[in-house]
Amino acid sequence: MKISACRVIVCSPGRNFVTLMIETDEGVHGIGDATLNGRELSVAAYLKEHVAPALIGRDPARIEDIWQYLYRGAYWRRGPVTMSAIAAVDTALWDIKGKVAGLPLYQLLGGASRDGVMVYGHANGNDIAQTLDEVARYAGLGYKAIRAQSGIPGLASTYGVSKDRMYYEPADAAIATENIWSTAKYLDHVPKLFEAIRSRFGFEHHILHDVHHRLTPIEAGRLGKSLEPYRLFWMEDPTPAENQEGFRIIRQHTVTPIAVGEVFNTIYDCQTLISEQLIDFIRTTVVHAGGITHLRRIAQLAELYHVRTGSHGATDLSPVCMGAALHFDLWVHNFGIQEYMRHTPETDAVFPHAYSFKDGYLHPGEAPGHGVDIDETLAAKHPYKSSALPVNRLEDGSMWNW
Ligand code: GCO
Ligand code: MG
Repeated sequence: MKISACRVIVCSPGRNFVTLMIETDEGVHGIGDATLNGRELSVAAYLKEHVAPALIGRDPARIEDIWQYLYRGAYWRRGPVTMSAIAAVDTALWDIKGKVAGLPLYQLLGGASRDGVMVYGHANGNDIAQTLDEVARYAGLGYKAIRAQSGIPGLASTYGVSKDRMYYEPADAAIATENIWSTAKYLDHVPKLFEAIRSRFGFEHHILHDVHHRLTPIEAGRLGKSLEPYRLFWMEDPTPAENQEGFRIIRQHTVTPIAVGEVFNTIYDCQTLISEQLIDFIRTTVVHAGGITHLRRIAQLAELYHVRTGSHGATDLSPVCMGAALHFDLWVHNFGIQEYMRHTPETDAVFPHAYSFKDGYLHPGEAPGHGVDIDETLAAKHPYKSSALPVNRLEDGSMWNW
């Protein structure tokens, strides 16, 4: 079997998605997600110009060799654009391998380690009262784990609070919108949110929170400590992680578990975090961290150090990534949780999939490969729309992390 075509499909059913389609001379095809929110066309160009021509004529069964060819062979290693492109190829090749074998991807990895994949949904509101109502809605939908975010008094907008309560899309303007941030206001408000959640709902659900890279390590230590009575499942991205050693400071001050890694793209981004046991959950994903092949290496390093997986699963990762992630999650022994921000019905129609939600768990289904396809005719009706993620400034105008 040989790769006969390699095409990039960009569509926007409510938000932008980049999908790689790999076709073979025997009629089997596979697809991979290549979406990098706000930077979609850079990955599309990388794939079209530098990857697709080199794949034609290769044996699609040689997944490891093709991965190494694209990673080592690029000379310019790592980075979100390169690694998302490699991920798309890798995901499409695993999809083909599954279809050829007639087996769902999780069976190729070693079979299921669990019966279902526990996911968390996103409860958010402009204030604590609205967020509580949303927590109640997710609990009613059967979720065992719920992420909670709320607007901060005195700040006009905040990360994680959506216009539409169910479908969150932060990349909402062609030129990035500017938000204003105050760490002091945030740190005073957040414990009140979790106090309210635990007093209304008790401790039955796992509750999570995303700090979205906004604190310094010592501030994150303070937040983690102040949230200890509410026993969070995790505190996510408390501080930017370019300086991995910074997490030592957080660890010295709190036992609130820490999750990090949605913006990481290789094992080297989390080597210190994992090997020094500075985090509890690694959030690298199929699409941004080099596909199933590389995610497996990260998870297996993590397993040595009691770190569990908690893959990113925002709406800007396409259903193709979600499908592949669920096979990975069903298999990987040191699984923690999977993020599940629902896609809109428009997106689901473009990407028919075998995965399904029941009682707080997702299951990847039994279709061969990863079980997600693309309806190209429908995709063509939703053309690309330029959109950027917001930026953040402090109240005095200095740029800050969004
Ligand atoms: C999450 C993430 C997202 C990101 C988004 C950026 O935890 O789901 O932080 O909300 O902001 O994926 O494109
Ligand atoms: Mg996050």
